Amino acid sequence: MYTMQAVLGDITKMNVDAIVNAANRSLLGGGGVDGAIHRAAGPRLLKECRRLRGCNTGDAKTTKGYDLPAKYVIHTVGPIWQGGSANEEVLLKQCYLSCLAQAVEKDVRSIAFPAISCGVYRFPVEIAVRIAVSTVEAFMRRNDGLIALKEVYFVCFDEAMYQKYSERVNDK
Ligand code: AR6
Repeated sequence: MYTMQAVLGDITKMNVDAIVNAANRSLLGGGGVDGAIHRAAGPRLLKECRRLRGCNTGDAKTTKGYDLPAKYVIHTVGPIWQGGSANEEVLLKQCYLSCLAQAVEKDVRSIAFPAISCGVYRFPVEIAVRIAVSTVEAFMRRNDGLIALKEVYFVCFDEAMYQKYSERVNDK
């Protein structure tokens, strides 16, 4: 069995094995959730990120969590919304699958996702939430009992986002 839950709050405060960062291809930090994670993790995070030499859109790379409560940060790069005809939906789905693959590789028991691409990258929230929940749910169902991962949190930074996720996530 596993649980999937929408929560309202700051992902840097989550007591989970891994938090996901909505980064950019440089992996060298930025604004939004990326900036918050780097601030909370401390400068050792950037030092490790420099060694990763970037990340492609849709892929994910893992570092330690340093000063965060989380043991790991899984950095993924979401697509920039360009109107919908630039493969954005497939790439966003790929982000979630890449993060889940990293989590399985690290034997992570709990993971927290932000709303990847829903800020600076302007992905329409309605579509992004549907992709996030359906991709993670299908993965968890397919792998139920086979992997260490048991708890998934979708961390929403504001009430409107929390409403959107809550409509789709049925706590099981
Ligand atoms: N905890 C949880 N969610 C947060 C937090 C937080 N502390 N802070 C912001 N969010 P964004 P993107 C939400 O812009 O669209 C960066 O500069 C936010 O409200 O952080 O993938 C990177 O370096 C929104 O719902 O990520 C890239 O250049 C969601 O996180 C670029 O932004 C994602 O917003 C990536 O853009």
